Amino acid sequence: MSAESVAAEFDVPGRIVSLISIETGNVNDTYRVITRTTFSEEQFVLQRINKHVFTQPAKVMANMKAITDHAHRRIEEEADSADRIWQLPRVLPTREGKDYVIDAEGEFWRGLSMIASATSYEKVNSIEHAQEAGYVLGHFQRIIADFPTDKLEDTLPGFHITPGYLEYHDEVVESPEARKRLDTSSEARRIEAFINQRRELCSILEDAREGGELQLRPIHGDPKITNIMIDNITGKGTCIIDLDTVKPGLIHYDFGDCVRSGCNPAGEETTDLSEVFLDVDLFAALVKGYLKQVGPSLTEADRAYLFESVRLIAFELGLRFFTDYLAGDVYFKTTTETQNLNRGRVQMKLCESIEAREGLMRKALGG
Ligand code: GN1
Ligand code: MG
Repeated sequence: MSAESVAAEFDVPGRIVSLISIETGNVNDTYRVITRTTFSEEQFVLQRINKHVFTQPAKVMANMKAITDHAHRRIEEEADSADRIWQLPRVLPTREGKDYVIDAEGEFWRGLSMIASATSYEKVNSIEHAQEAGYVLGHFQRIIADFPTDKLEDTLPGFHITPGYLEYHDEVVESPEARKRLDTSSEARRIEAFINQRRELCSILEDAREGGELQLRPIHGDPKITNIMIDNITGKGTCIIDLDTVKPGLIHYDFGDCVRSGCNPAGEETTDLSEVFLDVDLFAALVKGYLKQVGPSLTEADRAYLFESVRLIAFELGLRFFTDYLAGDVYFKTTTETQNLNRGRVQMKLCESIEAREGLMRKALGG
């Protein structure tokens, strides 16, 4: 079914004027829908959920509805004492009162309210931006912290369990297709060697969880800089978007993901590897913003693993991109043949840079 006809199924005022494709996500298809009434123009976000990635989209939507209802309540409760007007997109009902549309081909679509006068950026652009990213992530983690984890479905089993990605890599690498790619690309062989040198690193967070040092809490799962919206007027963070991956997890996955995306000024799509590094000043600012929100709720053990989470999540994403390249680009959307290889190289370069700055980063974290 066309996106236009699906858009008309949502209970929004006015008639549809146009749909504009938003190309930034690596997984779902996203459109900005513009509608007009006799006296106003409205907009909302329409998304087709990627069923190859999220095999149970109804569970994704149940989590999203539950967590946004909870977060909206918490935002309202704190509104009078808040330093800004916090926002969070709302799941829009369909004309039949449902939370999503299933089209004739069995595809799942959702409508989300549009956060206006705010922008999400592909790359970090200032110290303040990094600080706001940390602050927004911390705010979100804080307001969902009291949501019971047993009421959240695991929508993506294995997500951010690094040893599982390594196992998958080890399977993929044996395929003839992967062998061919490795044989013909010295860059691919270099990444393969980089991965093999860091195998023991993969289980550090899972070991800490299994050993009882770290606990599962509700997390966002995908708080990259592009999912953090900055108010066009004040320059302050206003909300976090893309709640597909909210689930019980370690807050470290979130922290690591926010840092790896928010402290690399080159962004994750650059093809100039010499530009990729972990900027310690951006890191210190992001940490400051994050800790302002969640500092009091972190245990000693939580803090002790923050550095490792940054290193691990950059490595993990590099591993995921690279494995997808070897597997023939079956997971992340791509527009060129070597895009996933390049994305993998960027994250591994970042990982190397994180390793080189360990001392400075630990200092910024408070020792
Ligand atoms: C994917 O959907 P999107 O673009 O927000 C991926 C994340 C990666 C990210 C890297 C469900 O996120 O884990 O960190 O790409 N999401 C999923 O850009 O795999
Ligand atoms: Mg996402």
